[in-house]
Amino acid sequence: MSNRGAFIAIEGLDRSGKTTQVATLQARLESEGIPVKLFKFPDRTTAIGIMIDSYLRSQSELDDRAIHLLFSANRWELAGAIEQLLAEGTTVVCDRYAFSGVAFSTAKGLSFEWCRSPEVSLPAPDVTLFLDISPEKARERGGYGDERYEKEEMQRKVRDVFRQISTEFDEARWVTLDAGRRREDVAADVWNCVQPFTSGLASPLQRLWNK
Ligand code: DGP
Repeated sequence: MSNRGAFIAIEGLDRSGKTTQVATLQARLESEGIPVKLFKFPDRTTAIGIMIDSYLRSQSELDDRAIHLLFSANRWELAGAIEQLLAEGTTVVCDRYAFSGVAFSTAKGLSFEWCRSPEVSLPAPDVTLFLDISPEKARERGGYGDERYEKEEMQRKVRDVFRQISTEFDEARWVTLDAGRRREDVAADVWNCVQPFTSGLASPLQRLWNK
């Protein structure tokens, strides 16, 4: 039986260069002839995603728990498509995933355990790359955007929760990269982490919250 595709999640703080790194990784995989599909969470194109988009732009208000569940539902509504692609041998790259859900909502003051609950049983990434950047370095790169959460104090808290999450996974499944460096150097590290997965995996897909 042929290998399934690898499931790669890229997480990162705002201003970490995550979008550029995801695009670079996708291009590299394609140039190597590896079938790849990119998902970006939140996916603002679905009915649920439109509600999330409106909330992030501060065009609507929602209870903290209600928006948390919408973010999670947005992942669940696409989980089946992700599983299907992986089973067909396609590598799936996610720009943000369940860990952002836990990090941002916990940073707002909700309990870590409560935030994690709706993410349990989602397909687990085979590896998560966390693009870490200090708030000082992020500031040097120019201001944050206008969306909700794009504030330095919030980013500090989010970073702390990401650090907490990282301690729950072994080094093979969670890799923290210093994203404050030159983008070429970060891209080289991203590739080094992803390259071993490019021939796919024979092992079954795991479920969150699997260490
Ligand atoms: P992005 O499109 O990558 O800039 O992400 C949009 C914003 O939403 C960003 O500030 C991070 C935040 N975010 C992403 N996923 C989640 C989530 O699941 N829950 C919460 N509360 N925030 C999230």
